[in-house]
Amino acid sequence: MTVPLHLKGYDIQCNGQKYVPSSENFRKHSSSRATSNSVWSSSSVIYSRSSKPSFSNANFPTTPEGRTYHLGTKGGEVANRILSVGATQRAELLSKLLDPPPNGGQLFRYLSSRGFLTVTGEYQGTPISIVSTQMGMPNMDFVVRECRAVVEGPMAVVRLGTCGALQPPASLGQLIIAHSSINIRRNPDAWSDLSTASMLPAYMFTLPVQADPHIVRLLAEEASSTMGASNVISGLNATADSFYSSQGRVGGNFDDRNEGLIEEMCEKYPDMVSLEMETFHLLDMARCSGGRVRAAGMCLALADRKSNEMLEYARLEQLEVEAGLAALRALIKTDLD
Ligand code: R1P
Repeated sequence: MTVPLHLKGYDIQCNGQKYVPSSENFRKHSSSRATSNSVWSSSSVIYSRSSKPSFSNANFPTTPEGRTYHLGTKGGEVANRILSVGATQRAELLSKLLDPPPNGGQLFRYLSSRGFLTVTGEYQGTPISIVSTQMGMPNMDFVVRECRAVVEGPMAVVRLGTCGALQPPASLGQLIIAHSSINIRRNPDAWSDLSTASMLPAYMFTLPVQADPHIVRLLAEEASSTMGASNVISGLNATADSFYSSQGRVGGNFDDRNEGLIEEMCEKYPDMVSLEMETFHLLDMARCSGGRVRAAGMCLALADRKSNEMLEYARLEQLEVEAGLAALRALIKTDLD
């Protein structure tokens, strides 16, 4: 399926305009399919932190009005179905797939001082937030914990990212859905001066954590319909703590000891297909949420780690839209009751 791109060149407006969203109305509708356009009525929402806010509670800092420390959102501004994407530009692009707000209004937008952008609206009548998560596990941690703190009821989070295709059957341009993920970390102790350090492995691999099988199935169905089944695969993902060392990228500036890392991964995990930096933590957080967060992740293969090729950037935007549509459709079909 070809999805037309019709809303290019959108700029984030970050002008400090204050807006008070219809929070009560939103809360009422946020866990189920909305039946009317009332949620976003008259919502022209552009908000960013322009003054220095005060926070209380060092354990989980919030402003007096309940805004979280890093994402800056509060109750009523985040839907319980969340599409997490890395780049802010991707969040902007995919926000154009949301239903047009009624009465010529705009979607709710909050750009935090730390660069997290939250866009909330509806997709086919169901409230959805798109959150730009930036890069790496600590940022995914902020997103999951701070969204969880302001959302009522059960939550579903789908990550749509980019990744490296590790080995066949994964190849450039495919959408790779993670049925599970492991974490690969550089082990700093291996570089210690202690004599025993040379015995330690330079990289550590965790056990796998599973994605939500219901969401994985929905993602596979929806992505097959928007992108074609032959462009969608699923397999084991690896989330690394670096784009470079722990993903086996070699270079002369640092003593990374990672020359054989790609081969080691392929040998140890024949079904490992993708390498990126967030999915494991999302699934791990969901596992520890006591059933209050359901999660899955999928990534577009932007780099082929065997052939060393990169996807043409011009192709990426179309693929992001097709995969984004699949993610939104899967999210609204996810059973949260
Ligand atoms: C590295 O370039 C970034 O791209 C991938 C990695 O996981 C990392 O965040 O995902 P995103 O495209 O979602 O950012």
